[in-house]
Amino acid sequence: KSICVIGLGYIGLPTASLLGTKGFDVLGVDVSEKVVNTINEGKIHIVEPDLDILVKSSVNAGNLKASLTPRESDVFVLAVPTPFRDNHEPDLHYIEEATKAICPYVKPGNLVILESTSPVGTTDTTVARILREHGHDTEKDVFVAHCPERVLPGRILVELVENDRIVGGINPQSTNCAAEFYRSFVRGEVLETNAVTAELTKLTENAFRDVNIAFANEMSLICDKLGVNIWDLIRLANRHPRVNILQPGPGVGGHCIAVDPWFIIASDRENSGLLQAARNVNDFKPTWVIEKVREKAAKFKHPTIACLGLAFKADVDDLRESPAVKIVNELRKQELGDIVVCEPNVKKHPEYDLVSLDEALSSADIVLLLVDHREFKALKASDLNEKILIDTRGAIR
Ligand code: SAJ
Repeated sequence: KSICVIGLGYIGLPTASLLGTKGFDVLGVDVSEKVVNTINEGKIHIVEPDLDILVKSSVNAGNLKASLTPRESDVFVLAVPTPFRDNHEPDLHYIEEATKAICPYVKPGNLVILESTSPVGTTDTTVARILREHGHDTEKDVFVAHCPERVLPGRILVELVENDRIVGGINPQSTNCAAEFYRSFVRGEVLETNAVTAELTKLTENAFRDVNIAFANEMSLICDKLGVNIWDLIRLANRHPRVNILQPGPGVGGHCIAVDPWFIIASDRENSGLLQAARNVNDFKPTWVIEKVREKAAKFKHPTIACLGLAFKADVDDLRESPAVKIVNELRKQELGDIVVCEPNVKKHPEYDLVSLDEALSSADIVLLLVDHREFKALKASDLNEKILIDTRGAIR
């Protein structure tokens, strides 16, 4: 079978290279010439364990090539970004451009799959619509389905094969065709539904997580006021056999959990009060942390504030949409003290000169832990004596 994967990012490239090693004939398509050339040299442009090995072996075996333009294929997989505009309206132009790009190559009997996280209805009203506008019969002989990914960055290659997958077609024949395709390389269960249900399932998974994190964050504010240790509270409450409270943090980062609920809210603003409230709680947390720092800084004439971590979550090098970056930027702007920053997973940063953990701690009056990287969890309370610690992750016991 020949496959054409449009979009070679965090999802497209692992999917394309995995299919390449499974013996499919894969063409990966991207708009960036740099990405295309990097992959054709058997190298990669994103950080993900073992992905470089998979790309090298599928390129060397001749099963994976990269190009700026699509070609005729049995299966087309769209894995392009679905960003959000500031007014919280989804931006579907990448999906529209990708669909238009494949139209000249789609033939009767082909399968088109949208993997990008999308607002409810996108598979039919955007992808299938554009195919129909270009003369393809999506009721009779071109199959269109949505199959969202749920892989965890850092574990993508394992989860791409092991996770259960939800497959939803715009009609039953599309669902069947897509399910058969995924069953040829997924070891998890392939669960069949329709396209809108598959789209909303993905959004629901992440919205569920956002609401639960908001619950933890709200409890952390209440505990601070009541003088209760939030980390003990959650540890004790979770001993209940059916309670599983997630962890508070300095806010919610990344381009998934903080974004996907807005897709649901955009489709039903009237009924999504809880989802909006959760977004507001999580997006307020950085402000609350800065207030905490201001309170402690007031005790000093000109304190040195050591900020530990910039990434959006533990043990990754991804700073996109990171609450830690928001907080550090604001602390610098408010000139609450001398800011030193330690981020072990990033070599250089355009705005901050990063220092080692020892350097950060030695000069600090206030230590602000923003990310629970494994290096910081190794710290003991005795490493921080006489310093004021604000631990937004409960990383240091
Ligand atoms: N966070 C907390 N407290 C927690 C868990 C997370 O504050 O208890 C914060 C993290 O620090 C981070 C943000 O939330 O800033 C998101 O963290 P995450 O662990 O959810 O990581 P993501 O966004 O990389 O992955 C999520 C996963 N979705 C779910 O767990 C339901 C992943 O499976 C999805 O594939 C991914 O979103 C995605 O691409 O949608």
